[in-house]
Amino acid sequence: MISTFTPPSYPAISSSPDDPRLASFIQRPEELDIADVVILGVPTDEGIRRNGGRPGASAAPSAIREWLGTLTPYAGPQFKQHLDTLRIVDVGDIPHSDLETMHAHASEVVKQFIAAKKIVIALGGGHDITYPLASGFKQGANSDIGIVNIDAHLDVREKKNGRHHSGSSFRLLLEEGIVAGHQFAEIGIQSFVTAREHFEWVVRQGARILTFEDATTAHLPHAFEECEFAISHGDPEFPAYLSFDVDCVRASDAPGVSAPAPIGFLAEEAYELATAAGLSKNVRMLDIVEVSPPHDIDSRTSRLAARMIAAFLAGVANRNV
Ligand SMILES: [Mn+2]
Repeated sequence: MISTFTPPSYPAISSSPDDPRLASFIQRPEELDIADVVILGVPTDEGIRRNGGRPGASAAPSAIREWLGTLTPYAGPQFKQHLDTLRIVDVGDIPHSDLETMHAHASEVVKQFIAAKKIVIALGGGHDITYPLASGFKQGANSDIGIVNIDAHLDVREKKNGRHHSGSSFRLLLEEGIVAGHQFAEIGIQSFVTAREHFEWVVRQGARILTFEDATTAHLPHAFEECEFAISHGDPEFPAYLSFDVDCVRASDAPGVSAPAPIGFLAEEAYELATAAGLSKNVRMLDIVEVSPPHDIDSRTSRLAARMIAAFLAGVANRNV
């Protein structure tokens, strides 16, 4: 695999044998060939700027790694396997460039990782990255794919001035047939920040929408499993992509996002969803987008993203147990 990345930086933690931390387990790009899981940063907020949002998400990959590195690999007594049973490699970040170049680069490396049977975790960046990443995912999987988007917003806006932006990923993925409508689901969609036209457009594509109101009356991990089962038709080999826009979490729990919302999922629910996604044999890729460290309070949102990654990894480690 040939590519150049900006190296990842993890905190210098004194990791003693009786209290190890993830910073000492996450391996560097040289170990890529033996990796089960690959972490990749896509530090850009140009797509958010194009969509009229608050920039800041380009700082997210570094901020999330800072907290991820301090966590322990122990997933708790409810699990048999822990994070030290996975070979996790962080390749670093897509180097800074214009947005289209970064997108093309990210798409190509995701294609390679997925073709090589790695599980991929991408750290955004704005939600525009899901369009190139899911395109690369489909090419690497070389089959139909399913996508679940957990988000307060549908993100099916048209391009602006002919350019893709953070609100148009799923419009492009559906219009270009990268994902079929019946293999696409959106969970957590909020009223009053969604246009009726857009909602009805998604429904017309044959996609499933579980609104925030629907989701609050359901057990969320079950709701996720149902959506995921529906798009994969229960086929354990079917490759599914989970996109997680952290703005689906209420602002009191996740203030550091581009578009904060007064209502939304609880931090605990986001964490449970990440565990469920990790346990699903279909989910081969997770992106976590729209974390915006300049708007965060006491790193609440970066810390939540780090815990979600750990929860996802715990699920992955216990898939076949
Ligand atoms: Mn979004």
